[in-house]
Amino acid sequence: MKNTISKTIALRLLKKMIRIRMAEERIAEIYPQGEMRTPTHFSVGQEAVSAGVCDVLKKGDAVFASHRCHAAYLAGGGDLNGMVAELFGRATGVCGGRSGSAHLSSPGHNMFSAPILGGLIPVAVGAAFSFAMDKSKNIAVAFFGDAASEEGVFAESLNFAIIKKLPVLFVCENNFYSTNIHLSQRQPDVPLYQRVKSSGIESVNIDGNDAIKVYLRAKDFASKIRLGGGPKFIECVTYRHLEHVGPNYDFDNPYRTEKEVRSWMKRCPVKRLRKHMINTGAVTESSLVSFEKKVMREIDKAIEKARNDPWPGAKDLLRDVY
Ligand SMILES: Cc1ncc(C[n+]2csc(CCOP(=O)(O)OP(=O)(O)O)c2C)c(N)n1
Ligand SMILES: [Mg+2]
Repeated sequence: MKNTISKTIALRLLKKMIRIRMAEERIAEIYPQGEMRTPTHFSVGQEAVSAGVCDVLKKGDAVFASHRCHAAYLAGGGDLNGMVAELFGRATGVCGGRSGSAHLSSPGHNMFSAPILGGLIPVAVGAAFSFAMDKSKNIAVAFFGDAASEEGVFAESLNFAIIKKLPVLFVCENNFYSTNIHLSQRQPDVPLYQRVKSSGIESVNIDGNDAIKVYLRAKDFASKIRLGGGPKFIECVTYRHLEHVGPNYDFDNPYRTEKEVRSWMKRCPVKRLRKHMINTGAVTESSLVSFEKKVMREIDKAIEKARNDPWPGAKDLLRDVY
């Protein structure tokens, strides 16, 4: 496996993360105004996982994410206007204003999310099964949290994918918490990737706040999967900065300490790659500042547009209901 990437790819990863971070921070800032009525799980702090993995995907690949899905949606090519309008519940939202944040999906990009823990893991395996039956080179990616790995369906899906040697990449975003319950209270003291490894597939644990490491590992695994190598598993160790659901910090909630949160904020994936790129002379601070200004204009435009977009009509109420 390679252990370096070109400046071009590193810059692309950084720009993707900056865009995700800025979009979420702006949404979090205006969320208290009450215009977005959807419960919202922010990915702030976890961007490197989606940015790194989605960058290795090709046309036709499929992405399945969980309730914390904004990063995967944007990294997977989802349209920002469609996302913002969806959060505002407008007819122009990528799901017609019906999904809100936790079901954010862009079928045009083969990108789907849903908040039932582990619910889309078997769907990702099903998509991989169809790719295998069609003898295509596409792969499916299942993003899920550490708690979702506790759902029975994860074991069944993993087993089926292994037995059938399906083209699926399992990506666990281990942020240590299931809402407010720490991993140590919920799982045995054997890291998940080791338990998965005991099933005989390649399974690794990596620093999920290092976008370059995530990219390199995902690239290696995706290539092997495309060549018929069967499923692979990546456990990305990361951390969410904000509360479980909603736009605030939760320093006053005793399930974790402010000191712990701040220590992870120091390991912020975006700042880290930004600093590395500037220090190595790969990019200048001023060019990033102008990129950030451009992104802010794009985000503010999307918000303004969503505010003025139409609501879904009553006539559409039963559309797509089965
Ligand atoms: C089957 C199921 N049980 C419980 C819940 C309620 N719930 C929503 S998010 C969450 C915690 C999820 O933790 P994890 O999978 O680690 O993802 P994270 O929120 O940390 O990103 C729980 C218990 C749910 N959505 N689905
Ligand atoms: Mg978690």
